Amino acid sequence: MSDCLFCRIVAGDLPSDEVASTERTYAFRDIKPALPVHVLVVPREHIVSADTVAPEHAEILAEMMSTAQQVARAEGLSERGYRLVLNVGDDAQNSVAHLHMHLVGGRPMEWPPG
Ligand code: DGP
Repeated sequence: MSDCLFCRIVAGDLPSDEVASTERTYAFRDIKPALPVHVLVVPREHIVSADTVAPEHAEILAEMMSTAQQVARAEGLSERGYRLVLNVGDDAQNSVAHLHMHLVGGRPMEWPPG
């Protein structure tokens, strides 16, 4: 989708700070990091959000998890822990309509979120 921000990043039409790249996924640093480590893991295919995920996306979702694990290990987060977040809709402050998993960590976090 030419008017989708993350599709344009995946295509290389817009710059990004790449962290990992696989057949079905791409991971890059969030432009406005909320924690010391803040990486976005996205599918290369345009999927709007977790709310529109369907059974045919199973392989993509599995690969997103695998990429997240790979990034967490590379960033040294596996032992201390990290959080994976999928925001959906306005109440969750979802701002980009292309499925993305936030991988955040690098310091202790609060739960529940505000
Ligand atoms: P969400 O609120 O869940 O829709 O998260 C969208 C995230 O995307 C937000 O943390 C900021 C990030 N973001 C927005 N525009 C850009 C961009 O152009 N580049 C990068 N690297 N991140 C972006």
